[in-house]
Amino acid sequence: MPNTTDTEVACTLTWTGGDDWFADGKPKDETLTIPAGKTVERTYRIGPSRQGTPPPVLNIRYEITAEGRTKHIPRKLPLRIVASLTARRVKGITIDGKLDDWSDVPAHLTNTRERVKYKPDAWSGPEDCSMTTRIGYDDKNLYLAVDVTDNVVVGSEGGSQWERDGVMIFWDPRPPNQRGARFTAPCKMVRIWAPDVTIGLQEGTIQGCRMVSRRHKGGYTVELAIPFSAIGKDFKPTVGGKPPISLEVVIYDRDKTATETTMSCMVLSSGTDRAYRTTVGYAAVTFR
Ligand SMILES: [Ca+2]
Ligand SMILES: [Ca+2]
Repeated sequence: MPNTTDTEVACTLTWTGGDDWFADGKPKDETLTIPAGKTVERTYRIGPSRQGTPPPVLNIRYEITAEGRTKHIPRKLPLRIVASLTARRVKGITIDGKLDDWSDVPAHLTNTRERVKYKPDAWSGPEDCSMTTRIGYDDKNLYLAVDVTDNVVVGSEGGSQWERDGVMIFWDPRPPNQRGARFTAPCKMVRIWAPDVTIGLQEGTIQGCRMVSRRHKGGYTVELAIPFSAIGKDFKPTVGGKPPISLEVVIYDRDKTATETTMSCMVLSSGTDRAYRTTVGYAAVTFR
């Protein structure tokens, strides 16, 4: 915390919520004095937590006295968290919208209101919209299987594409030290709209990508294979290395065909539904 003013600043630090995130228990409340022009640092040890645990918030209350007047300035800094997924080496995946060939790959479940980042009031529970995500790879492709639970699937009867249920998958292949916050080349995305029965990938999207989406009772599945060459120039998974790819899955959920019904968005990882603008908060994928 740098004090860029020419007067001493006092501040009180209070963490609220999310006790489970701290390896050594939640930090005690603390009041600091930061001399003019100086910086004070604090380090907090935070570990992985259970899925769906809301992140803790650091509340900072600054107190500045100048010209005989004291001002209090409150700030809230929520801890930014991302989902952590493991991509497993797979054999014999058939892109057919059936997920019986994924039984060896653990599913990452997303099913809480905290993950609904657009119109959470329109979300009525896991049967309304939730998903599992699985990621695999072999020597040539990255594979994804998304199983969407949705008790009212709106397909082509909903009208134009944006009036249907659907999934968008975004990825950022840049090494962490070259990553900016903006979604821009070489980042890419594919969109898959809820099928009537079974549909393939729409034209004009990612070259070489194969995809099948299939309805089932209570929802639909999306299964796709993305060639490494389409993920990014020179992309190659590094087993056990730093996450060489980060990605986001966004579910767009409508429950009626009429255009006035509310659409809500559930996200795998980010604190925002705007994965098309920012890559901050994408899930970290580690290859195993
Ligand atoms: Ca399959
Ligand atoms: Ca729906």
